[in-house]
Amino acid sequence: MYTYYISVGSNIGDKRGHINLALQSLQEHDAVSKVISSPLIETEPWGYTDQDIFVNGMWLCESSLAPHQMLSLLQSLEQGAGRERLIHWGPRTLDLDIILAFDESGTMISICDESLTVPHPYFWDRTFVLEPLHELLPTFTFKGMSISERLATLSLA
Ligand code: PH2
Ligand code: MG
Ligand code: MG
Repeated sequence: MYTYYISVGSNIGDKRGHINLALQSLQEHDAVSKVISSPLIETEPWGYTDQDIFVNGMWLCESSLAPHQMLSLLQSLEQGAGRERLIHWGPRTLDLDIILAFDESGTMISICDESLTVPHPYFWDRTFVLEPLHELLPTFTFKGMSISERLATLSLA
């Protein structure tokens, strides 16, 4: 069994609708035993700023699927929401990114290959990821810093 923290985002069309449909599909999947969603929040676009406001959140997901299998499942859910890959960091109907993964013993999993990097390479710089992550995992620390401390640092930058 694996535990995943999955960042969810949408900024095209029925943003909350895309997210909630995908949440339902994930919950109904045979290899998924539990999904808990953080509250959804509205966030200013990060990186490529000439685009609509995002709705973002975080899912905690327990599953027997190994990380690359989970990645494929998430990509199929993005496809189901009509996702097109046009502009890097640009507008999207649904973006589902594995942020953190833990194995059965609670050890954090690190992966870096051509298809998947976990922990997500930019998660520690993005308030739209850290705020919802903090809702689900308030005690998490990374590089010796808590999420609250990191959010405080980012808000001063
Ligand atoms: N996703 C991006 C780029 N910028 N900005 C916000 N606020 N929310 C996102 O989900 C987001 C973004 C690329 O994945
Ligand atoms: Mg993303
Ligand atoms: Mg993505």
